Amino acid sequence: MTIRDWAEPYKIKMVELIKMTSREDRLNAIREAGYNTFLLRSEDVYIDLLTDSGTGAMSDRQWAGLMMGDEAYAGSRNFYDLRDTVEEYYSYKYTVPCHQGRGAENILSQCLIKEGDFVPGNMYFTTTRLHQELAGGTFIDVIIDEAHDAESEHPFKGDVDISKLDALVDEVGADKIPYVCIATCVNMAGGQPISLANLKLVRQWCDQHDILLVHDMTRVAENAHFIQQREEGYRDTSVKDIVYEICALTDAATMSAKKDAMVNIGGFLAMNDAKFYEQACALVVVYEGLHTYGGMAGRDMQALAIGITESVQDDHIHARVGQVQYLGRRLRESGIPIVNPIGGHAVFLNATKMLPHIEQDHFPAQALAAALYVESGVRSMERGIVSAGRNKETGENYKPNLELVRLTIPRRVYTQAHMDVVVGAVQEVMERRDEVKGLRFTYEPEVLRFFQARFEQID
Ligand code: PM9
Repeated sequence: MTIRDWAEPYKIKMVELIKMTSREDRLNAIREAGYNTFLLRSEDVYIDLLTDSGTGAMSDRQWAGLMMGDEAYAGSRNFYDLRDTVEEYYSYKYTVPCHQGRGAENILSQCLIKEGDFVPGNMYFTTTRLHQELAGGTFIDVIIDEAHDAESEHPFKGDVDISKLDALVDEVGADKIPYVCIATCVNMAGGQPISLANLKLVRQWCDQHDILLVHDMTRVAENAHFIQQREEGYRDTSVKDIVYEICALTDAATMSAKKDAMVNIGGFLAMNDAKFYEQACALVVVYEGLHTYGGMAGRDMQALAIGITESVQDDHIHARVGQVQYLGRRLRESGIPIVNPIGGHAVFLNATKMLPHIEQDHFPAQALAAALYVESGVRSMERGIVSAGRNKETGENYKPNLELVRLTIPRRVYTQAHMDVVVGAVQEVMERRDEVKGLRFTYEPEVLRFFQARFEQID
């Protein structure tokens, strides 16, 4: 792919100034933050690749949409626009707005999971698994083995291993499985897509066992792009049509609209079943807000409806994923070990390989993220043993095969020159990697510990 191949289909109308800091400033900042990049102040960050969540740049049309906010408590016209857009682009008949993805996960889990249930999924996601557990369920990983191997070049590492689903039914029975949860562009696997061929098999399996199929559609457009590029028979199908086809294979969805749909806040739960909708409406009023705004202002629902239409444009998604691929390829060419294939929203550094002198119990990915910040002001996120947390029954640390640092690219925000700076920064850390030290907890929160944990260096 040449550089012009993925050139941005937009021009910049407004900019936000960012601050350069000295190495000494950054050393102080990371110590104060307990070596946790979540605890840094954003004004101390130069290039912020912590997350692609809520950090995208809205278009002029989305900003115009904000001015069309109908802030009526009930029946806002923006809700109807959002509901109709969700049905037109994503196929789901009913929409329950929520403040963000985890709000939708809470309502979904409370509606469908009973104590002692099992929820299979194509790799865990932090907030998703926690809501399943809080509702009394246990998450079961049914993703193909290749997804746990950073080196595997499998083009669809998000695929489900149907034999793992069969084994679960044999063990616990179909009546203990309320639904199968399928994420598109699986975040924790490195932003890896599921193929339509595999999704169709999962659909058949669910029909055979009379089990619902729920879709974490947070990055569905990026997944659709990979299907268009890699799956036989889809080369001439638009991303918009592929997105629709994916969604139409599933019964319900949770959406963190802060990613694909490029709003700073928002999400929804969507479904086709009227009874499930009624149940979700009864709960949304308890946890989020009235069923016609959930956790969102009218103006935000309007910006979201517009963001959905922009997110599935071929030009947009080609440039978005193209920028991520550019960064990944440049890192790979300079000998940095990353997760292959390069994902849709982020490049994942393989901390196990970059810092072989730090054992997993001393949090190599956490240490690497801190070192990268000190070196360059680039903020990234740990996606390894800290994020994985502890088993709720045994209290033992989960020890994921993937010990990664995520360089997550916000949508429509940074330039190619910024990507080049990031490559240089990672190279510098690589050159001085022997100086990076392992960490231990000084504070470990009970749940979702990666957000607020604090560490100290082990000398
Ligand atoms: N993902 C991310 O940075 C933001 C917070 S967790 C570090 O990747 C999926 C696949 C997500 C996701 C959030 C959520 C939750 C659900 N599913 O953050 O609550 O990637 O809107 O969505 C984050 P909310």
